[in-house]
Amino acid sequence: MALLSFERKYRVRGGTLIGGDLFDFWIGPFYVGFFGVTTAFFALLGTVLIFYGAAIGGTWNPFLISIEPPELEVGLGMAPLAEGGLWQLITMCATIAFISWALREVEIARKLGMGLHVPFAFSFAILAYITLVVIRPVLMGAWGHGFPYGIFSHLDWVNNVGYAYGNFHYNPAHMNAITFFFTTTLALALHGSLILSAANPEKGETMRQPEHEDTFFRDFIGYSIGPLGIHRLGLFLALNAAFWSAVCIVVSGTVWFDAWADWWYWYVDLPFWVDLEGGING
Ligand code: 07D
Ligand code: 07D
Ligand code: U10
Repeated sequence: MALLSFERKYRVRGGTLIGGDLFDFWIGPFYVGFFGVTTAFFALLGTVLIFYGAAIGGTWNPFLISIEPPELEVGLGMAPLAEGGLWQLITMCATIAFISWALREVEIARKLGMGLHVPFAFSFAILAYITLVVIRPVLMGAWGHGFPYGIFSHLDWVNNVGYAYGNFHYNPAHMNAITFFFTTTLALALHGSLILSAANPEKGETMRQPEHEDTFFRDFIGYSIGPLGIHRLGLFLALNAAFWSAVCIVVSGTVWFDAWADWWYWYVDLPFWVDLEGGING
């Protein structure tokens, strides 16, 4: 069915979580819904506050604009607008806008009778963000542990927090996250190239079927995960990348306070070799 006639068929009432028919309409290509209104409202308000912060911040250079969180001394209290209060309001707006965006995905999926995999996936990105600006700062007792909203300044934050724990590469959850990120791109490259090689033939050639795709990998590595399986794997890899990212940062400063390289002493201290010659006690 052509997309336009399909749209006419599915653009009907229903599937909303909240608001009934009130916001159950489209503007151009965009479905609105209650959560479209809340997304638009909080995204706009957050953006206006960033512009206000820029206006009182002394630079319009987009790379240098930065909305700083409150000083650590403020703890978990509210700060004056110009001293971190803006950051707190922007964090609230961003959190509500991201969650609204996920709920809008839920309403669209319900309208179409589809699964909730897309909002489920996006919720992992939201989890990573909330871990950085809410969960970890709350656990550590100060909003000042959140990252500043600026293009270069947030890079400085990552750098500084990384070196605060020695060499962040030794954080085992960071290792998991990075491995999942790398494996996600490997899987997407394999999948994208395999599909194009079979489904997008030269003019005059016939399109190859999923059996060809299966056989390619069976011939190549002895096993094919299958056309549905590769999508399950892709989702699994990507969600784990975000999940382990959230873990790697939430444990830094809450359950682990030293250089991450020291964490590995449990390995050096294993009873099998701790007393051997050359071992830590040997
Ligand atoms: C391609 C989808 C489109 C989205 C884009 C981002 C804004 C910000 C706001 C001026 C893949 C739109 C950007 C709305 C403008 C102001 C105040 C998604 C695609 C194009 N980062 N980060 C970037 C964010 C964190 C890190 C780029 C956001 C953590 C490193 C962009 C968040 C840590 C590097 C950006 C966030 C961290 C970047 C490209 C939120 C750990 C880079 C992003 C809300 C996760 C890279 C100059 C991209 C860069 C980069 C946005 C959080 C680390 C500005 C919105 C605190 C090391 N980050 N980031 O393509 O070039 O994402 O930086 O959590 O090297 Mg970041
Ligand atoms: C948080 C983004 C959420 C986004 C949302 C949507 C809009 C709308 C609108 C476009 C999580 C936003 C949408 C704003 C835009 C329009 C229209 C995603 C988020 C909700 N690291 N490291 C990670 C690597 C080092 C350090 C994660 C690699 C050093 C710290 C990932 C290397 C030191 C933190 C990762 C490396 C260090 C991290 C980031 C290599 C610095 C974190 C991905 C090769 C000296 C962060 C949760 C992520 C983290 C994080 C990778 C090096 C420090 C696994 C590959 C050694 C402090 N690093 N890192 O989390 O876990 O995405 O955050 O060297 O906090 Mg690291
Ligand atoms: C995939 C796939 C697949 C496909 C695919 C795709 C995955 C099976 C079939 C999809 C993939 C692609 C298209 C590839 C490219 C994608 C990426 C690289 C990912 C990154 C994407 C981007 C960078 C694009 C980002 C763009 C966005 C998010 C659009 C921006 C949208 C807006 C600004 C509007 C947002 C809409 C909202 C909020 C809801 C409705 C709202 C409106 C229409 C606007 C106005 C709102 C109202 C009128 C409501 C009232 C508002 C109020 C009350 C607030 C007002 C307040 C005031 C204070 C004034 O697997 O194969 O192929 O294609």
